[in-house]
Amino acid sequence: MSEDGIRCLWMRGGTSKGAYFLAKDLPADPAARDDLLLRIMGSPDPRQIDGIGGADPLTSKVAVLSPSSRADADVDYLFLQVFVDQALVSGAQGCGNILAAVGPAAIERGLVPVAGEETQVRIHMVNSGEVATAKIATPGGRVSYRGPTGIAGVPGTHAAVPLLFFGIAGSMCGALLPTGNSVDVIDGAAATLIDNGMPCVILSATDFGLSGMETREELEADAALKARIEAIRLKAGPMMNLGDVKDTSVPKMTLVSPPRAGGVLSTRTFIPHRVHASVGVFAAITVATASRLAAGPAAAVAVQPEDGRFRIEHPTGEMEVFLDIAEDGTIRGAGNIRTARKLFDGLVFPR
Ligand code: NQM
Repeated sequence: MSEDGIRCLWMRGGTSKGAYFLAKDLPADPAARDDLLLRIMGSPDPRQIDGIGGADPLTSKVAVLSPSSRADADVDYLFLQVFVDQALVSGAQGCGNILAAVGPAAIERGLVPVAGEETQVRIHMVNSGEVATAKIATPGGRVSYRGPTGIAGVPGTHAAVPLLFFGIAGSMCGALLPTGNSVDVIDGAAATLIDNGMPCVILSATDFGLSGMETREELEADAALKARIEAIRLKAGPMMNLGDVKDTSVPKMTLVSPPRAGGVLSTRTFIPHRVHASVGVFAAITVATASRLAAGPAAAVAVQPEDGRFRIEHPTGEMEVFLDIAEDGTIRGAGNIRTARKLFDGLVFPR
């Protein structure tokens, strides 16, 4: 039980929610830091009743911010997934939703100065070693969270946070297609093992007897399905250069089916044990990238857009990601618009 509170910003980034800390306010030793974060979030406990986590992987997330260690970035951002019902904290993935509130948090904490009506923040994503650029509305010298932009999965409208990425292929796997193949077969299912910002295994919903329109709750209630998908994930991990993934939150397992609402395709993503209420930013970029391959479950069902704007359908709507595609078909960069909001600024008291 700690009597002294730890400075903490509680923010919504995109369709996720998390605790944003300055690295200097946390133990430098990763094991001590992770132990503290578990106690702050209230893990392990399916209800996280004795902590601030929201009993859902999407609301049990942490961003650790520090002055940038690199000349080409303004702030360092380490993402940590705090498992809800296991005593695990993993940095084996980044998070594009939590990323959306990193710029605002860095400005709020004085790590990045305001630079006019709009402040560009270059964010070194420590998990992958890549740099993202975010544009933050800063009228009158402070962050504004108010604005006209709505995103699926979040009620109301807020200030847009445009995000741009370059060179994110192989972020955690070392290569866009870590096995060198567009399609591998695991446990009889055709799978694309791919990482354009997020390690993902793309599978066809029909191979699991599904339409791809099932709700989050329906999929989570299907124990046999979850066991089959987890067995494939554990085999895919080493094939993707991720090693033993038993205790990590990657790869994500994405079931694809044809689009139903005019998008490129429809998704249901296991992240990896619960089902995402929408879809992750990097996961959407990765599945959009998979849709452009010559073969594979995504390519088989995708309807390609003509303008580089890929609308990825998910359980609560769609996420639009922009792909910058070179003439030879290489994907140079990607973009997405998120929103973010400061929810609470104060001291958190770990158990
Ligand atoms: O893919 C959840 C989220 C994410 C990841 C998850 C994400 C991304 O918050 O960029 O943001 O996949 O665990 O949506």
